[in-house]
Amino acid sequence: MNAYPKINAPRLLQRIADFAAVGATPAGGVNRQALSADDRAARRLLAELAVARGFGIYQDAVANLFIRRGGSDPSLPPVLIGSHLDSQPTGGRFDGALGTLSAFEVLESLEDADVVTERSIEVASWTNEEGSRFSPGCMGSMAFVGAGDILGWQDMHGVDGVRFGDELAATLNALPEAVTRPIGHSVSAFVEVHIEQGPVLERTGVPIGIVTGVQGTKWLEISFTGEAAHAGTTPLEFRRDPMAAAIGAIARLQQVVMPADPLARLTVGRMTVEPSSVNVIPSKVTFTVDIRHPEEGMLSSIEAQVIAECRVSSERHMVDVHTERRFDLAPGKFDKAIVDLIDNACERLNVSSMKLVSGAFHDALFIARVAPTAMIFVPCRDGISHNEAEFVTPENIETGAKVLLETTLSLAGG
Ligand code: HGY
Ligand code: MN
Ligand code: MN
Ligand code: MN
Repeated sequence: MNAYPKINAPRLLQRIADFAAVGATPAGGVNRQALSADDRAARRLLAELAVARGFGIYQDAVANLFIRRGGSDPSLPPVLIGSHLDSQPTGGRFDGALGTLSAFEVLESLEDADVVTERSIEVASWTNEEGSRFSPGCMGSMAFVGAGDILGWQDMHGVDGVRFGDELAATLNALPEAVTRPIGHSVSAFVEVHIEQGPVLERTGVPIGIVTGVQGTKWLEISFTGEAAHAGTTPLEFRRDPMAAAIGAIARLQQVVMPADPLARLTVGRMTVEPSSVNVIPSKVTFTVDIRHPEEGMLSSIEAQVIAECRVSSERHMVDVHTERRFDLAPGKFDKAIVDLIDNACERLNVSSMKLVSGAFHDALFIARVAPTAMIFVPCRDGISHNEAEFVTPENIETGAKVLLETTLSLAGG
């Protein structure tokens, strides 16, 4: 090893700005939804940067993208670092991209210093972490650990009506230079850098969060079906109004179910109304419920309460109700050995840190099923994320990448 590798902060900041221009929104965020043309453009940009540095490029059947820097013993399973490049429709420029680009910066800083690691190191960019266009979230990492259904997903249509299989094929074909590899190759460990997406680190004034686990998530899609009728001529007692049923049920979730448990998080984020005309009582109302809780038992019991509330409201309003579960991710813990490695890296770097559990789900929670895994959080301003105003200071960006580099070196040996 020549000089000790060093994160090139200006280069990393520039990369983040360059990727923020891909799918940029007027309000300063990004709209780079999974398997969209903008997602493909970001993947292409990363691939071009990789080619320029002589790194290997691989993708698997669900378009997980891997950038590989070879180690002295290529037979050893690589150390995996990275995150995702897809975003929410009005996402921030750091959610996912920060972890992916910090990981790429680790490869570049090792290359700059001619460091030879024993294990190869790969940067992963997981497909469809967000799940906002195609449900569920974390499709790439889920499939990587054998919990996905790539065939079953092909004929699914996104919220924009586009078929998943067509977008997946277009994405795979958009990177002809990527070597196709079987899904789920063996890796020795996975470390993901991500913004906290909450206020704890900033409020505590600590620059690094060492993530010990992730709370659980369930997504339900609930439809009430009634009878379309004239808004002016239909008296209350004749109405079979699914909007009234939805409002009643959602009010109970917000006023009774969620307040009953301070750790419960219920969010109704998307609603569609048919036929959606100002003077027609709707025929059908569909909405999503995102349920989070750190305890699996509570997560299931809250799901049951949501379903029960919807059934009661459907009976009250004489409409039908249909519930579908679209995502089911149990709470999980990360590997203590990796948590300790990150802790030791922070100590060597003289960076203060604190342990915390993630309120957001992450690809790391799936990868933890097949390899020792943990995460590094950096603070984001006011804890805001899934919002175009998402912001991370250059200092915190640099610190997160430094801790990732130090942790990766201890995992890769050499
Ligand atoms: O929704 C989540 O928790 C993740 O940020 N996509
Ligand atoms: Mn994310
Ligand atoms: Mn996100
Ligand atoms: Mn994530």
